[in-house]
Amino acid sequence: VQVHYRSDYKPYPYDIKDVYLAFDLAPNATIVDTTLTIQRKADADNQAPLCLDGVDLELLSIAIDDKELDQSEYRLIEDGLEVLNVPERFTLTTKVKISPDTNTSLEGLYLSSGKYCTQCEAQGFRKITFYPDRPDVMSTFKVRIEAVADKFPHLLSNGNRIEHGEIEGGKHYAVWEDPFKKPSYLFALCAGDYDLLTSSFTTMTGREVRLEIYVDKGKLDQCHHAMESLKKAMKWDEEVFGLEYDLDTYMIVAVGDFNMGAMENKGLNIFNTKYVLASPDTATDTDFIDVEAVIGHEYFHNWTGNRVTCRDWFQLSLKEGLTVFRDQEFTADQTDHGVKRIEDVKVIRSHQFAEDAGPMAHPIRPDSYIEMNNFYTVTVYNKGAEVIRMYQTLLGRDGFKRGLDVYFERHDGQAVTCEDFVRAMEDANGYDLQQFRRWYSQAGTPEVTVSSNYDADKRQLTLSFTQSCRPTPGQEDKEPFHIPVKVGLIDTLGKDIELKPVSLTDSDARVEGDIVHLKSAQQSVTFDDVPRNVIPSILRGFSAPVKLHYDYSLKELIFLFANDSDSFNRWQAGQELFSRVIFDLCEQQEKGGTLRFDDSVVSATKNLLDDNSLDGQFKSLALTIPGVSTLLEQTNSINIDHLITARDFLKKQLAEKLELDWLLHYQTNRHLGDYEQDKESVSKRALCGTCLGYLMTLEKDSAYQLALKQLETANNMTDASIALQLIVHSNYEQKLKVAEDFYQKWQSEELVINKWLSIMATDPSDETIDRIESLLDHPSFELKNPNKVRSLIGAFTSANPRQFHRADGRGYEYLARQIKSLYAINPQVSARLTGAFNRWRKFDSERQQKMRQQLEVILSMPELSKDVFEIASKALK
Ligand code: HT7
Ligand code: ZN
Repeated sequence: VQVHYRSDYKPYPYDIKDVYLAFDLAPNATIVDTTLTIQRKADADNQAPLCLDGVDLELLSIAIDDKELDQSEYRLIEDGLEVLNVPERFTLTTKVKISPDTNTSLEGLYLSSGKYCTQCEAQGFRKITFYPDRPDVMSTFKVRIEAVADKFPHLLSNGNRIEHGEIEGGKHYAVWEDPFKKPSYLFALCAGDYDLLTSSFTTMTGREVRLEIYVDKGKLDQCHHAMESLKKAMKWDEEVFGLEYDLDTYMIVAVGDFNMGAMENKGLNIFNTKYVLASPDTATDTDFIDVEAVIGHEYFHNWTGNRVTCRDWFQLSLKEGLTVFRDQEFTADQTDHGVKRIEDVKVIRSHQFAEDAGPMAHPIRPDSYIEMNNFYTVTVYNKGAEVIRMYQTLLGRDGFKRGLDVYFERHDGQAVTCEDFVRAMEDANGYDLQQFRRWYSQAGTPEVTVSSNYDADKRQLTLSFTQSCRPTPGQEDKEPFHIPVKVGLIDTLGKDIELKPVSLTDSDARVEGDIVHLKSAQQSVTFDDVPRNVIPSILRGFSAPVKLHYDYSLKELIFLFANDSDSFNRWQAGQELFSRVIFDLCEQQEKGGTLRFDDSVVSATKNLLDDNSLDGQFKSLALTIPGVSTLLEQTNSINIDHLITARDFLKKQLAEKLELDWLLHYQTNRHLGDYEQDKESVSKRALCGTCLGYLMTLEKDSAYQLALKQLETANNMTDASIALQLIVHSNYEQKLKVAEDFYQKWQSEELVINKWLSIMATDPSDETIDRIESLLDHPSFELKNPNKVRSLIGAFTSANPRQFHRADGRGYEYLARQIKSLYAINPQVSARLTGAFNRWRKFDSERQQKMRQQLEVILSMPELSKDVFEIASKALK
C-alpha cells in the first residue's frame, strides 16, 4: 500500500487553462469526451511528463492537438496515465467509457434509483475521466450532457445553463458553464426526473439569485424547510461575515444513496435526502435543526472551501474546521447558544476524544494517509472547528472577522494551506500565533489539571495549572499548547465575583478579561480580593478542546450545577456529578455489596428539574446521564458490564426517587393541541422525552401506557419516535407488535423507516442480535444504501454498547460479517464501520482478544479495500 505524506507536496507542473467535458449518459456505457487546454508552468521542468489520475476508466482514444497518440506515446499506469514529451502548450483530448450502473462505491458518476449523480470529493473525479485530480489544479469547466429525454428531463451541472435542445432518437442535451475556476472535486452532474421547488433570494447588493431544490417525485411538500434554511443561511453569511453569493442560481439535488451528509459542489450542491426532506410528521425536531445546519454548512463552503480552497488534502481542516465553526455559529444564532454549545461539545467528548486516544489519532492537519476518505474525521471537522473557535476567543469577534477579511482579500481564487490561514489571522491582528500553531501539528487531547489555594490573610486565590498530552501514534513527546482557559469565580451566594488577577512572577499565566492563557507545562495565576469559599468555574464555554481535571467535592459540584452563570459549565457540573457516581458504583461492584450513592445527587437532580428559570432543552441535556462512549473516555480501562450496570442503576434510582416529579413535569409540559415548531414547543417536547425516559426505566404498566398513548396520539415524529424507542428498548411484552405496527404505518417513508431500523438495532435486550441478523433480509434494508447501513449496523455498533460488547463476542462477529459483505460494494462506508473496533484496548482481556480476532479476520479478507485495510491495520499496530 502507498502512504501519502504531507511533506511530499510538489506543485503540479502544468496549468489546465480550461476543461470541456461531454457526457453521453448510458447506464453501462457512459462516454466521457474530455478536452483540456494545457500549458506548462514557467518554472516547471520541460521534461516533466503529464501525469493524469484515472481509475476504472476504459480509454477509447487519446489525442494531442487533434493528433491521435499511438501506444508508444503514452503509458497507462496503475490508477492513471502518463504522457511523455508533451509540448509547452497543447490540447489533450481523451474519450473514456465508464459504467455508472455498476458503480456501487457512490464515488465518481453513479446511477442511483434511476438518476445519475456524482460525488468527486476527495478523489472521485478520477473515476470520471483522466485528469490531475488534486485540489490545487483549478480550471474553468464547460460541460455538455446528453441523455434520453423522457427518463432524464433535468440535466444539471455547475454554473449557468447556456444552451439546451432536442436531439434525434428521443434524446436531449444541455450545456453548462461555470465562470469560476474550481478544482475537480467541486465538479457535479445530476440527471433525472425530479420534482422541483423554486424560490429566490435578493443579495445584499440587490442581485436576484434563483434557488432550486430538486427531489424525488412526490417529496415536494417536504422541501420547504430546506428552502427557508437556505435563505436564512444566505442572509446570515451576509450579515455576519459580509459574504455574498456569486452565481445566478443555487441548486440543491437530494439523493437517497449518498456516502456522507452533503456535498458543496459549486452552484450544485448534492444532498443526502436525510438533510433536505423534513415535515413534522416524518422528521424530529433534531432533524429540522440538522437540515438547517447542513444546508448552512454547504452554503458557507461557497466562500470557505470553494472561493478559497485547499492546496492539498492534508489541509482539509482549512475548509472543514472553518465551515463547521461557521455552521455552529449559524445554528446557535437561530436557536440557543448555550444548548448548541453543549451539543457540539458532546460530540467532541464522545467521539473526538476517543479518536485522539485511539490508533487513528491525527492532528487536525494530518501528516500522512493511505486513503484520504478515512480522514474526513471528527478531528479534522469538529476539533478543527474548536481550533477556529479559539481564534475568536483569543482575538475577539472583531479580530477574528478582521483575520477572515485578510484571508479572503489575499486568497480569493486560490488553493491554500492552514499556514496561510494562521498568517492572515496573525497579520490582521498583530498577534503572535507561533505557539498556537501546535494545534495543527500535534495530535491528542491536552489534559489540564488545576488546583486552588486560598490565602485567607491576603484574600487571594491562586489557581495552579499543569498541562500535558499523552503520546499518540508517531508522536511520543508533545510541546505545550497555547490554551485559552475561560474562568469565573463564584461566591457563596452563587454570584460571579470580579476577577482581579495579580501578576506575581514572570512564569505566571497571562490573564486577559476572563481568559487565562496557558502556554507552559506549569503555570499559576493569583486573584485578589477574593472572599472565602469561592468556587472556581474553569473552562467555561469549553474554551479549549481539552480534558480538565479539578478535584471538586460533591458539594461543590452540586453548587455549580445549581448556580453557575455559565450554562455550559452548569451542565458540565451535572455531567461530572453523574460520572462520579457511576465510577463510584463501578468500584462498589468490584468490591461486592449493595450499590448506593449520596441522596444529595437526587435532590440536585430534583432542583434542576424544578428550576423554572431554565429552558426545557437545557434541562433535558442537564438531566441526561453521560452516555457510555463519553464515560469510556474518562477512564483508562473499565469493566464495561459494571459501567453499564452502574449507569442503569443511577438512572433507575433517580427515576424511582423522583417518580412523581418526572410524571408531573411530563404532564405539565405535554402539549396536546396543534403541532407547533417554535422554541417553546421544541423545549417542551425535549423535556417530556427525558421525563418519559426516566419513568420507563421503572418497568411499570403506568409508564408503558403513557408511552403507548404518546405514540398513538403523536402529531409529530419527535413525540412518536421517542415513544417508540422507549417502548422497544423496554421489557414491555407487546413491544414487537408496537414496532411492527409502526413499520406498517411508515413503510413508504424511507427516512422514518431508517429511524425504525436504528431503534431496533439499539434495543439493549439479548434478542437484538438475532433480530438485526434477520433484519438484513427485511424489505426495508438494502446493503448498497449507506443510510440503511448506518441506521442498522452503524447504530448497533455505536449506540448499543450492551449488545455490541456482548461477552460472547457475537456483536463483534456480526460486525465483521457485515464488513465482509460490504467492503467490495462500498469501501468508504465499510471503513467507517471498521472504526468501531478502534478502542479495543480499553476493554477486558477476553473482549480485547475477541475484537483483535475479528480485526485479523477482516485483514485476511481477499482484495481488501485500502480504506478498510488502513483502519484495521492501524487498529492492530
Ligand atoms: N465536503 C464534503 C466532504 C465529503 C463528502 C461528501 C459526500 C460524499 C462523500 C464525501 N467525501 C467527502 C462534505 C462537507 O463537509 O460538506
Ligand atoms: Zn464541509
